[in-house]
Amino acid sequence: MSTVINRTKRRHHKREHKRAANGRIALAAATALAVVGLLAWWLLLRSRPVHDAAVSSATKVLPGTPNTQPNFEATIVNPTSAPGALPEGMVYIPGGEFSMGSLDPTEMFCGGDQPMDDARPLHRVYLDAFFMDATEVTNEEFDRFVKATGYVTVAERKPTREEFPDAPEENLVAGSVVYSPTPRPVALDNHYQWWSYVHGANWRHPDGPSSNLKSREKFPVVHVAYEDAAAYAKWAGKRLPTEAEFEFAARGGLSGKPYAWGDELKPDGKWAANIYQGKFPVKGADSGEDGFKGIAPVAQYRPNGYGLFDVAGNVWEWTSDWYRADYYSTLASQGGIARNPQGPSSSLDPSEPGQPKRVQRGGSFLCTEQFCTRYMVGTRGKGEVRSATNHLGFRCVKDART
Ligand SMILES: [Ca+2]
Repeated sequence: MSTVINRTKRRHHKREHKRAANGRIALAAATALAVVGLLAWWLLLRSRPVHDAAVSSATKVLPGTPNTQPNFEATIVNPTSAPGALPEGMVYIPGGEFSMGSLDPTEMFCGGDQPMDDARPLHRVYLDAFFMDATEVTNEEFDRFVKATGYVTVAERKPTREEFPDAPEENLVAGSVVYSPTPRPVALDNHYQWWSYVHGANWRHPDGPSSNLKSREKFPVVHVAYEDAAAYAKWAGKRLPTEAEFEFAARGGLSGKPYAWGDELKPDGKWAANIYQGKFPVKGADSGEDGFKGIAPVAQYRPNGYGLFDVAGNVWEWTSDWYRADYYSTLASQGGIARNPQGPSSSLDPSEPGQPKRVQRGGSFLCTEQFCTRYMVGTRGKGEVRSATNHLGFRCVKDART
């Protein structure tokens, strides 16, 4: 019976997508006008790489990858417990062996319309135990780091002529990329329509220079480039997680589930993460049905099986792996079990080969069924290492020597 229901749901879901597609075609003319108006803006953005984890896989990086590989095998969790007291704010991840990656979400109910080819083949991975921050690093935690060290983030520094030799001088202004909802529905094929490089936007001013951190102490810090996150981690005596560590931890001991909490997007009819409901990316359309319009404080939803909060949704999180679309193919072709994989030795995103990118995980408050379902636990994001946005943060890990 449940199979029949799921098929019916799936057919209904696909009809919804078809209607959405028709709507997008009808909006093409309006979009063309908008694109003309946005040209100057685009020229600005072109001078600085844009974080694209939530959008870039509109490009299918490995077209044709078949979904005919082995299915998930059981997760085998190491039978160890934490060696001594837990570091403050961290949980113990025992490590073990698991199947890493994602099946084609387009075949799943609520899986969206992107096949996530870079998250296949599934392959077996073994990890040693480690500790992981229970939540994303918050503004008050990052503030302690900055006060102790005087650290200045990438977004707070004036871009240099060496970095952007072709950019007009007036564009070399410190800032970061901020989500800017559109006045009306747009085709979801050009993310420059809803991202804006805002002068003066940085972790202290997440929505632009007139915004601040008042009442946001427990919100995840955002507008952090990779080197900012790595600097914090070093100061804290920690490090950033590898991609495999993030996925193992996010799975919470479950085997091959599409979500960090299990099989359903909304278990018992309740939202389990801060994502986006409504017509993306239209101004005022985020209904906040999950409890939050936009970003949320950390730890507002139930933790996963390891006690980790927000491993899906809220903000994207940096991992230490370079991004390569073919990395899983490389590991799988080596056979056996990949032990503590550290990622490839360099980055290659076929859709933007000139930009060095690291893997990001978890999706954000802007991920939606319509567009980017990367809150699904085995899927992958990526971002240029010196770019930041107001939906990108991080958390840290630490080795657990037994
Ligand atoms: Ca939300």
